[in-house]
Amino acid sequence: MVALDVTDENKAIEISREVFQYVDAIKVGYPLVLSSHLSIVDRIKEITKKEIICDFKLADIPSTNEKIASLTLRYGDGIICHGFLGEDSIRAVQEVAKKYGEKGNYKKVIMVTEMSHRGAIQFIQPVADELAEMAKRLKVDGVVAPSTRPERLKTIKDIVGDIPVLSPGIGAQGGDLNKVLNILDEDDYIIVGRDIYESENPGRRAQYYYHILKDR
Ligand code: 3DU
Repeated sequence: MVALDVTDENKAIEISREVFQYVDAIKVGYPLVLSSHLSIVDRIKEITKKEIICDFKLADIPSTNEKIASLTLRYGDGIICHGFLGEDSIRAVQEVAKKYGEKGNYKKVIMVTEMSHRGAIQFIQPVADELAEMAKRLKVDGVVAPSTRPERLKTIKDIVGDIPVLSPGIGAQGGDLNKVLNILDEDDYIIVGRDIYESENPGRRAQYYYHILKDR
């Protein structure tokens, strides 16, 4: 999954065209959407025909989460939420996704457990296992867990079982793909941003990851 955190709409489209054949999904977040519009998701989808996940890390009370999710899922195939707000905040997003599902549009609700940066050790790591247990209980469609700490990735993966894991931290954040390859299954994703979109040739860089994952 490529993280398209560029702040120029044209650049985002250009990179999408270069990398789409090597990725399973595209993640957009605030950098791109705030510098353009949420409808950029439609444009990228039209070009790539790939799953687009909106990484808005929802972290609010249920009624606000619900509003944000309703607007976001008009465009994206999935949305990423924080888990530490508690069960009701996640359920509110799942309710929105369910309504879209009833109309035939499956939408994924993905929950952050532990983040990949150093600061995550301070507050979120101590409760991350509990967050993973909650994610499993709520049957979310995916959880985010760090490639920068393979042992934590493994623990969280063991807790969530068959829920797919999305793992950021490879490349620019120092995570080593070789150290997580034997932890991740076929349904899991690695998330790579800067190492692809800041490279001289994003297409070739995405292809590099594609081959490693495909040939393992
Ligand atoms: O470090 P990169 O440039 O490869 O980008 C990683 C992406 O994943 C980026 O969009 C960031 O916001 C997101 N992310 C994390 O890096 C860590 C998390 O725990 C969750 C999401």
